Amino acid sequence: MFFSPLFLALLLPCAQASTNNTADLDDLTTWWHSTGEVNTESPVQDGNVRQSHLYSIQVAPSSNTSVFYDSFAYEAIPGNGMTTEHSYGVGTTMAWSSFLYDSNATVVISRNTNAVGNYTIRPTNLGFNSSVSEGNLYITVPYSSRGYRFSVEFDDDLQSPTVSGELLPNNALLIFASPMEEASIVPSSSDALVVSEGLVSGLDTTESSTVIFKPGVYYCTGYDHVKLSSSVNWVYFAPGAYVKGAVEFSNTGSKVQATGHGVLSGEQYVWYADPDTNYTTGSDNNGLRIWSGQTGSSPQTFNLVGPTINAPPFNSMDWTGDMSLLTTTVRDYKQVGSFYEQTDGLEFYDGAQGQDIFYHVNDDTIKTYYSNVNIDGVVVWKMATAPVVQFGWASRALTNITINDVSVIHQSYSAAENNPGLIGADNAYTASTTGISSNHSTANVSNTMSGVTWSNFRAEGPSACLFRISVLQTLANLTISNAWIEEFAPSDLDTTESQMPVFYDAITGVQANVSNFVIEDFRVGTTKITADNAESVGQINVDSTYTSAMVYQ
Ligand SMILES: *[C@@H]1O[C@H](CO)[C@@H](O)[C@H](O)[C@H]1NC(C)=O
Ligand SMILES: *[C@@H]1O[C@H](CO)[C@@H](O)[C@H](O)[C@H]1NC(C)=O
Ligand SMILES: *[C@@H]1O[C@H](CO)[C@@H](O)[C@H](O)[C@H]1NC(C)=O
Ligand SMILES: *[C@@H]1O[C@H](CO)[C@@H](O)[C@H](O)[C@H]1NC(C)=O
Ligand SMILES: *[C@@H]1O[C@H](CO)[C@@H](O)[C@H](O)[C@H]1NC(C)=O
Ligand SMILES: *[C@@H]1O[C@H](CO)[C@@H](O)[C@H](O)[C@H]1NC(C)=O
Ligand SMILES: *[C@@H]1O[C@H](CO)[C@@H](O)[C@H](O)[C@H]1NC(C)=O
Ligand SMILES: *[C@@H]1O[C@H](CO)[C@@H](O)[C@H](O)[C@H]1NC(C)=O
Ligand SMILES: *[C@@H]1O[C@H](CO)[C@@H](O)[C@H](O)[C@H]1NC(C)=O
Ligand SMILES: *[C@@H]1O[C@H](CO)[C@@H](O)[C@H](O)[C@H]1NC(C)=O
Ligand SMILES: CC(=O)N[C@H]1CO[C@H](CO)[C@@H](O)[C@@H]1O
Repeated sequence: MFFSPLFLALLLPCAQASTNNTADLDDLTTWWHSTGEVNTESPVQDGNVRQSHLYSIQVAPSSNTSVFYDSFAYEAIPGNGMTTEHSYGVGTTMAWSSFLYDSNATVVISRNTNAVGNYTIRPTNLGFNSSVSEGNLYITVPYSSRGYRFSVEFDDDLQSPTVSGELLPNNALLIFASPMEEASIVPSSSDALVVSEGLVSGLDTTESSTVIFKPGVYYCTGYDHVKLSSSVNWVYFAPGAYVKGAVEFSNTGSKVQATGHGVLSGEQYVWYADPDTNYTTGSDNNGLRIWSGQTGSSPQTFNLVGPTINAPPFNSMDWTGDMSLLTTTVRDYKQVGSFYEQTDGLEFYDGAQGQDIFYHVNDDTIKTYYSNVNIDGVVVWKMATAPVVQFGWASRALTNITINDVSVIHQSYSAAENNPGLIGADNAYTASTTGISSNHSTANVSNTMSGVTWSNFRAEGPSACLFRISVLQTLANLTISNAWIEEFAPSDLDTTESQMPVFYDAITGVQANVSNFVIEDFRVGTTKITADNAESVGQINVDSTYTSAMVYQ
């Protein structure tokens, strides 16, 4: 909580900021929705956008704070107020505000009800300057071409600690600062279908290659989604577009993309909405994905840059067809309002690149089921289910995977059955009903996973274990480098011990082996973990068969 008299002197004259005054400057873009609806109880009108009932956000270039510009504060509520079933966090809300910038920006947060009091900006290592003046919180967000994604949490808004000791806000507030949109992510309007505001229709028959959602509100209802015709390979969500729907590509060309800083919200769907049964709750893994598509007979890249997705009804992404033909490139991507169960993160297919991602998520988060994947810069607000990094469920041959710079700002695991942990491989799908299941004859030792590095992982607050791995294939040359767990959650929950039990081949019974599993610069609090304290302080307890494979440095 830095307090600079000079800083305040610059800000004080402008505490009375104007409303609905958005920025369209060279170095700052903000937006607003004229149909904001404050409503914490039920679905908002089709043409409305749920607006924070608590927070007002304004932004100015730090170099000139004579005028602060409004930045719409969105809000999500569990189950969209339609249901409390399959929803976590009932009674809480999650607000967010986004802007584009090209120089240092000063964000002002006003609370409708309370004084600012004490607060925390997460990830806590961002080191932003902030100060309080006349009941408002001012945060300076330095310019970065990679933007910032952070949470602002007020002490007097925290719930009583969860069983894991976690202090969660009742009314979350996320701020997403993104670089200005470069030309490569903004399609030209020629040969584009510019969608009319309101009920979305006709996108399944267009012959355009590009679909543009300009600023405004669009909706599909809970009984339809955005089915793009086979000509469409690019959908653009302008900053200020709010689209209630989910996007399905049918184009099988070399590249399909979704770009722009608008919002794609699944809020109108029930949990596990199955398009095959008129979007009622389904089964058999057929829930509606926010992003879906299909491969044809040649390689395809799904390029995703800029959007925020809200309230996914199920896994957020899956393609059908031959997955070896698909790869994913993702930048500056945000997922919020994931209160439903089974709201996974994205799929990173072979060759995928992911960068600068925020996940509020309630299932498998950073999924690495494919090789040659590089992910860098992820902030994770983890709900109760599944590890942050997941590479299990089936035996896989994997190599050349790097996941760097992951900050877990919250996690709410309460039992071993949650499959807790920062890095995890669940047992084979058929055997995985309860945590790291008792059937350990589920490996295929013909597969090898090697050349994998997880670096610069941070877990703030009470945390589950560093890893819990089902050895479903031969493991070699794995490295966890520079990991920090602030403190462990209570050990009686059975979430904190890192485990790697011995596994055997499902057919031959041959033992699955592990070699050269390096753990370097792992700290719990301020204590560095070595071979000597790995079990006592690091809570690492691998099967004795694998002890000799562990290298602490
Ligand atoms: C600061 O911004 C205001 C509003 O756009 C403008 O009128 C003023 O000229 C700017 N001041 C400087 C020093 O650029
Ligand atoms: C803020 O935190 C400090 C240090 O913990 C405490 O002394 C102070 O009372 C708190 N202020 C409020 C408004 O809660
Ligand atoms: C915080 O403000 C001080 C004083 O204005 C400045 O020297 C410092 O560079 C700032 N640090 C950050 C991270 O913005
Ligand atoms: C932007 O903020 C950073 C970090 O606080 C600071 O080092 C830098 O000097 C600022 N840039 C400008 C142009 O003020
Ligand atoms: C789907 O269900 C909705 C709501 O009951 C209904 O209005 C609509 O006609 C149904 N659509 C189809 C294709 O059955
Ligand atoms: C490793 O994966 C990256 C993509 O993440 C790729 O660029 C690189 O070529 C791969 N290296 C090898 C040896 O295949
Ligand atoms: C085990 O993995 C090998 C190599 O990927 C594969 O050829 C074989 O079919 C797998 N066995 C089973 C039972 O799935
Ligand atoms: C593991 O690394 C060693 C040393 O670099 C190398 O010789 C070996 O082939 C690697 N193992 C696998 C399975 O990649
Ligand atoms: C464990 O899994 C293996 C492989 O799927 C299966 O053959 C075996 O019957 C299972 N054992 C038990 C006790 O369920
Ligand atoms: C794993 O090591 C054990 C003991 O050395 C050995 O019996 C087994 O064959 C090895 N498994 C594989 C798949 O090589
Ligand atoms: C057009 C519009 O959204 N106007 C709003 C501007 O902000 C004030 C105060 O928040 C609202 O009362 C207006 O409805």
